[in-house]
Amino acid sequence: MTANDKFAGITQAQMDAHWMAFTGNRQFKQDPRIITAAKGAYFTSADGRQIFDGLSGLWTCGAGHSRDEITEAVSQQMKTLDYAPAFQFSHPKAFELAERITQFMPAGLNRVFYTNSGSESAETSLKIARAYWRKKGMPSKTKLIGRAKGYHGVNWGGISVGGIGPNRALFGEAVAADHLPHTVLPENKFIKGMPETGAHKAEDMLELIALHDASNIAAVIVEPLAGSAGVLPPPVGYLKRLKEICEQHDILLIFDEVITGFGRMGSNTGAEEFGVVPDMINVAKQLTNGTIPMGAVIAKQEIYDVFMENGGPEYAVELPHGYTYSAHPVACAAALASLDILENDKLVPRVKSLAPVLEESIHQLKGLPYITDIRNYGLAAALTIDAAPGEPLLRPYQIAMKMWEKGFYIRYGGDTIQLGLPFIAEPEQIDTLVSALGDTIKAL
Ligand code: PXG
Ligand code: PLP
Repeated sequence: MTANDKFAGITQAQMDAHWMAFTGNRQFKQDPRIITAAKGAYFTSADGRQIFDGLSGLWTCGAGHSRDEITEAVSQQMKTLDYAPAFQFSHPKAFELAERITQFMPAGLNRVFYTNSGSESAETSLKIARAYWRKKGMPSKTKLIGRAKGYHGVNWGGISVGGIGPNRALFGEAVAADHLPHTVLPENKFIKGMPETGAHKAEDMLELIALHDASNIAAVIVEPLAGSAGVLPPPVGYLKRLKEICEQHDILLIFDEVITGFGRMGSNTGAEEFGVVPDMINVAKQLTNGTIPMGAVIAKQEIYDVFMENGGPEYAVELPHGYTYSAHPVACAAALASLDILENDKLVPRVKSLAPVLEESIHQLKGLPYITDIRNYGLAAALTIDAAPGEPLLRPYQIAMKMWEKGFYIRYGGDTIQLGLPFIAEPEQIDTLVSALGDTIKAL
């Protein structure tokens, strides 16, 4: 293999064997984008270039890549305890990490159930919600409410409450669910941060309650800021109103914080940043700085207590749910080291101080061709790109490919371009990225 080999020595048979996730496999395999190393805010591509990581991996690696502290912790853990069974037995770091995670959560959310991904966190939280009502003697409360444009991973529960059409269309009937409308309003185009109008969209929850009756609804799940659909900050007052309605009607509120958890918004959670405490919070991604798969659902103590109080004999399993790799010791070690870095390097306040830099920079793109909206919050931002005639997905793809050629990795999905800057980014790196993006769009 040579340093300038785009294929990184991958043979045709190897290339054929891998059915890639959420990828245009046919195009990729003709013109692959292979990454061979990463350090700090940069990837190394197979053809030997330094590529700025404008999405922190997939919203995962805010503290930067290949952090020595995490490498060391994972390596030590592997040597000491490579695996411990997750069912009926455990290991010290599982408990140490659980308490550590609760320190990042709003007061009252203090019971941690481990998963291995954001998708598994979605399934887990939705199952806990249904089981909770059954344990409380209200078994008819099963309906799950999501929101248009929501993303809760790719498993059955998650796609049922999810609101991104193409992620559901192929797969047929799943779990009984209904959806709130999204919060994107035409008058809120090019708004910096949270839109002032749109809180009334939470009132639609009352219509869903009138339709299904609260006695049949288990939970509402929303991302405090919708990430995958293209960085949609909540309108001022929206989450608060949604929470009020849920509380009044005995419906659990779940925040899916797989992207917003652990710093991206400039606070430990979106719940803290937006001042609304749900009944459960789902996390993944930044928990281990992307190094080892791990997620978690953090529940209010009252939810946990209902399972304990109605659990049957003391030796009985209170919640028949869990994964072979729940609380994996190596993932726990990676998470403990990652949370230490967040705290020691003061990365969450750093996000808060960098957020205005990104905001200023990205909104300067207003007025360029094809850009029909710009949104931002914390270290997340997105552009909406006007569809090319008959090919709604083409332009974002072209923009992202051109950016990769220029040495920048960014995300494209649907009609959006998304940025999720590393928490360690420097202001000049943000400006350089955004300016390259502007030039690319001008030249389209
Ligand atoms: N919930 C939310 C809110 C997410 O953002 C998941 C669940 C699923 O997590 P897993 O770990 O199962 O992928 C996610 C994941 C993007 C992008 O570019 C977003 C995600 C994943 C990949 C790309 O917006 N979000
Ligand atoms: N399928 C089979 C046949 C299994 O035995 C198991 C776990 O034991 C699973 C699926 C679930 O795997 P996981 O616990 O890793 O989600």
